[in-house]
Amino acid sequence: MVLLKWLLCQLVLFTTLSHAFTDYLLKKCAQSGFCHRNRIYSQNIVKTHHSYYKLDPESIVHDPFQNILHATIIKTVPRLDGDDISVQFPFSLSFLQDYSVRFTIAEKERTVANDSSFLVSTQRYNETWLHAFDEKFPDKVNTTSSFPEPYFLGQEHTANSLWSKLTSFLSLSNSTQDTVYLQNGNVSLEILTEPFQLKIYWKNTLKLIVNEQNFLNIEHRRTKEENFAHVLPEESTFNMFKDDFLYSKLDTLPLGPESIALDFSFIESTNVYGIPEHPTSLRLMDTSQGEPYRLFNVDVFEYNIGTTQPMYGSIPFMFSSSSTSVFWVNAADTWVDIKYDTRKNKTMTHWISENGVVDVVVSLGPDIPTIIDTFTDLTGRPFLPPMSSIGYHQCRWNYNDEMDVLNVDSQMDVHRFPYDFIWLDLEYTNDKKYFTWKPNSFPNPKRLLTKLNKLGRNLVVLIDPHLKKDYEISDTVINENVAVKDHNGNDYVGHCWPGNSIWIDTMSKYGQKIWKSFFEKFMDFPHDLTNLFVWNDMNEPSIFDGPETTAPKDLIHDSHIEERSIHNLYGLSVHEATYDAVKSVYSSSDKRPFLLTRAFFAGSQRTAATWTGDNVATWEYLKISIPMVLSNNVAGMPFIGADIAGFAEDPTPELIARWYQAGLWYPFFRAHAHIDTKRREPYLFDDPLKSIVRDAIQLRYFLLPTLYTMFYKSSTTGYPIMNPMFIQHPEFKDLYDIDNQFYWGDSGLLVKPITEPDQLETEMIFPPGIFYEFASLISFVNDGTYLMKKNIMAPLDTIPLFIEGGHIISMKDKYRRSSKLMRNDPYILVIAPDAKGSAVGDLYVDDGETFGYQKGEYLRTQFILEDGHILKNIPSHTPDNLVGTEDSILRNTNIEKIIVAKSELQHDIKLKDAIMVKQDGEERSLSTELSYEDDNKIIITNPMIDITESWELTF
Ligand code: NBV
Repeated sequence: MVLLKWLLCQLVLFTTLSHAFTDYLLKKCAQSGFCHRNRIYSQNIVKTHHSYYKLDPESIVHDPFQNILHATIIKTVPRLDGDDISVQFPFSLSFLQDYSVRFTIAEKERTVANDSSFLVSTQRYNETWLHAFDEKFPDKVNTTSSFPEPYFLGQEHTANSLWSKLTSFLSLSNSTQDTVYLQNGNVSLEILTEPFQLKIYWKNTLKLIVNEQNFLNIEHRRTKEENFAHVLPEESTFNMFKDDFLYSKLDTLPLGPESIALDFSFIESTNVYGIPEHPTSLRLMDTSQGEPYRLFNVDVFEYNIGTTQPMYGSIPFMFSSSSTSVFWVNAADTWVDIKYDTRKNKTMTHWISENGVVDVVVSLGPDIPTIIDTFTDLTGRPFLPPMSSIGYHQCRWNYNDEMDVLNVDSQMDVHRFPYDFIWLDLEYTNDKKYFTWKPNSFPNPKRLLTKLNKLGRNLVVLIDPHLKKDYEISDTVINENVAVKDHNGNDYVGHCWPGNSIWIDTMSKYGQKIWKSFFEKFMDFPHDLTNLFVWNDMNEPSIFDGPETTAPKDLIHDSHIEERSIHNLYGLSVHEATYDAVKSVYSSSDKRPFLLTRAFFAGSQRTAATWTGDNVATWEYLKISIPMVLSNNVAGMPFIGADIAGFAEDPTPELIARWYQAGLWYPFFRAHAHIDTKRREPYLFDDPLKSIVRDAIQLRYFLLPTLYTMFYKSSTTGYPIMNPMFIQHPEFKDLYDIDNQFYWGDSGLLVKPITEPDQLETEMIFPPGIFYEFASLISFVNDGTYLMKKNIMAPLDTIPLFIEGGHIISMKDKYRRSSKLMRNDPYILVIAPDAKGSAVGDLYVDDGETFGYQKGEYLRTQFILEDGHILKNIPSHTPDNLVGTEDSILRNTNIEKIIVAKSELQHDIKLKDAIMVKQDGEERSLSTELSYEDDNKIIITNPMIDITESWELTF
């Protein structure tokens, strides 16, 4: 039976010829017990307007040491015999940072009959925050997890400040005691007690109402026998103690109904974003007539575009265009309904999770970058990747053997395609046993790594959390008791690539330690060989014979935690354990690991990059990749890309060309292909395709200084790298749903990739300002105050690409075989002045490899153009004695060329007879002989200045 099911899943998952995921494998809301029950509840509550939840004003206390307000929310279940059931839910509220409020609603411990017979903890799981929040969150360091934790980051811990506000208000409102006011800087809130509601304000403007619609619903603990008395009149009892869905009928649901649900109304906005990962538009869709967005990490080969189906990763973070966000700190199966109300200018959202506690961080701020900054301050900044990993990655399932890899490697050089990483998929292993190499194909990995290392190139190998039964590694996992367990407490065995497999339990500390020991052995190469990196695939986890392509929800982690409670966290735990292992293996060289994960959760950005999974080589998948990459970028996880030029099936030459032209803007730039597709390494193409692809890859390399600077900015503020237009220009409402053109960070580069066949021109939208066509620097001016639409020519070899006036881009322009070989190359500045002749550009440089930057070994500088003809360099941080030596992090810091674009507004910019440089109090003139000028630009060659020193150049 099990085998039959497995064969069926295999058939369904991997042999379907239509480009569609067989979505009947996944539940619809109506088939999911808790989702359906909560939708029904909300529909009925809308009619009865009843609320069963109130906050008991008498219960409010303030803990002056922890600076938390505690209270009790009471749910009253009416009973016909008059003996109502009253259930208590401890409530807590605290201000975090300067912009956030965190509140939690747990359930008062309640034991029911036979509790002791459960293998899983009968208490609600309340530690998702421990995994999602950054380690600098004070209580992750200071306490042994009492819940909830206080957090006053960046503020003095003035124990009584909150209390004094609270008491003064309470004395004012004693008459009714139905509202409590609190304030912390610009954030203030009202707690309404009956029915329970929170109103949250930014600078006294209402931004968010919690429980406005009374959808708060916590299915409190009860036994099946007593259930009938515990159900509210508006509630459905659908699948409370069983699961009818064809593929998850075996779920034992040991604790019965446990769901939590709550509504949030975003005021003054009808645009919400976030909650990746879904193959839909950037601006989230209204789901009132369809399926809610689902957050549940699953393997969805050839996912269905335009649907709200769950995907490989989940980040339960949503924000509105009115700069307000909700972070729903819960890693269980979660559904989110969205309803836009344009008449009332608000967005109503309904969040439903299968179990756990309500743990919510609401953030407010002056603008959206602040919201993302706050979110990544809390959940951790995106890691600063090694420079090489933001170059080009050549991947395929599979490069067959060492010869194959080295042939690809040298052919890339012969045909002048720069690249930095080559990847080994599944088949490099000996019989799909991770931590082994197929003996005849990869007899000498050290030799392979050494050869790749010569040009600064890296190798990535795939290591998944499923481990084939009966070999050294899985035996160790079993013997050390760190395999994920089934609901009876036995090692869980399921089917995956290797056949019968077990899963490493990285939710357990000891499991992480054992996992690390495998890497120590596997990566035991000489210390100078630090160019092997890892890719965690299938870590949702993907299980062929599991329900909904994943793990049964009643599996057990770390001896007591149900899979149901942490499902969306498991992938994060796998890739974090992998990251820590690789980091420790490379500790003597201080190398920063690069790591790719398929499953992710809030916090994954701290250690991993990701990609959009198994797409198909069709135009629709190219098109959807852009909003998908944008969505992750605004949800704190910018290092993402899509498989170029589509994983499954064979792309047409035109699609390949357009996909590379789009893909070069993905923060993660990787070509990948399914094992059944034709080989498509770029040197195999005929011209003109070959040169088009080469141009795209080379352009990426030329722009690496700018891109790396954006990664740096992102690693300090969470700022998006592929950046929606509305973030740069929030003043234009019409940009709120634009997701087919975007900026590159704050560099001023504006791109609209072509994503349709036979399209030789496209309409782009431009805000007011000057825009310079990137290749020619020919400009046009939008001198109005509105957005302007303009047709842009886009023959097959052209990417619609502009620099917005006001920006300075740093580049290099020599073809090199890898990013490491570009380190000795000088810089080129491209200056795009605005109407006033001003422009600014940042540059960040470090060794691109190690953690040295954390000790100050980096350069930060800013180029500023004033009055159209004065260019200044203002370094704000230079590393000590690291310039110019063999080991220096900045091998060549010269500026070789300065290109100043000229718009029709800058007629007076003419190259002067003398170009003057002021530096160290001295002034010298430069020869103008090597300079050049035409209608669109001035080029100053060899100005003999460098990026590390202050200077002023007048031209
Ligand atoms: O390891 C094989 C593939 C991999 O190439 C792909 O990128 C992953 O998303 N993997 C999935 C397993 C099965 C794919 C059908």
